[in-house]
Amino acid sequence: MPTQTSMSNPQTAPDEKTGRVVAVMPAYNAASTLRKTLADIPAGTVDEIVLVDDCSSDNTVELARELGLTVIEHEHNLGYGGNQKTCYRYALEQQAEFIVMIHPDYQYDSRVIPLAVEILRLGICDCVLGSRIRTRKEALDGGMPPYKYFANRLLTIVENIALGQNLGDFHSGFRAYRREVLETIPFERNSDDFVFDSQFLAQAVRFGFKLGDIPVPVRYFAEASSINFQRSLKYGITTLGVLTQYWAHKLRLSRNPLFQPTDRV
Ligand SMILES: Nc1nc2c(ncn2[C@@H]2O[C@H](COP(=O)(O)OP(=O)(O)O)[C@@H](O)[C@H]2O)c(=O)[nH]1
Ligand SMILES: [Mg+2]
Repeated sequence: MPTQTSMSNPQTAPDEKTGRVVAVMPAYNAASTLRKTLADIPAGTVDEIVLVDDCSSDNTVELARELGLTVIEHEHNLGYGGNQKTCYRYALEQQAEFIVMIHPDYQYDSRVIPLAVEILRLGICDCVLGSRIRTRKEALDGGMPPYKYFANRLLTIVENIALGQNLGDFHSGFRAYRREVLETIPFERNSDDFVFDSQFLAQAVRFGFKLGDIPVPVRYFAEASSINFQRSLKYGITTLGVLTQYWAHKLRLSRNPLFQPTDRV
């Protein structure tokens, strides 16, 4: 007679996954890559996909509607951070329990969405980032411009030290969060520009959330990357500014609304 144990049988059917998953796509001229990005999302792993269009000049909006996505259009170009604010506001309104942000530029492998969500479900992390940088060779062979690679490495190392983390890529366009992260972080106070991303992660650390990452081999091609050297430089400098603000707040040298709870300024 088999011995009875309290362990569950790994061969039984998995429980129904609980918690609404909403994927958000901050889009800007994504018509040529949207279809491919969507095609790779495993069937049945997200409950809703919303695309927020930041006044694209191509037919991103028409295509997104045709593909059955929820579409929100900005009347004016608000910028990448402004776009994410709309994405997250909507996801919270829709009672999303897990929110996945993925660029619709086919740069990130959307097949990993359910894996990232599972890490959140298990409570291992509160934020999961897709790391494009597993090895230098892989990143460069994948087409990442060398200056972006080295700038990313340098900034990521500085951010890891400043924020006490060990992430592979602080500048990823693939991120998954538990609802509580978006409810807690005062992201509405963040910049509407690219530095939104750096502010968000510094806030996540400040508010005590657990950050982790999973490998997402990089795919670089013309449509997957539009940010030029000048904008990258501005992003790098403003990111260093965020780290300074984080420490100034932590050491109580200044009180920064970015790191204050939403009900306090
Ligand atoms: N909302 C918004 N997004 C933008 C703008 N310019 C670029 N983006 C988006 O910013 C994201 C990151 O830019 P990308 O060129 O892919 O950067 P890289 O892949 O890291 O080199 C992409 O999803 C772009 O669509 C803009 O003016 N507004
Ligand atoms: Mg890109």
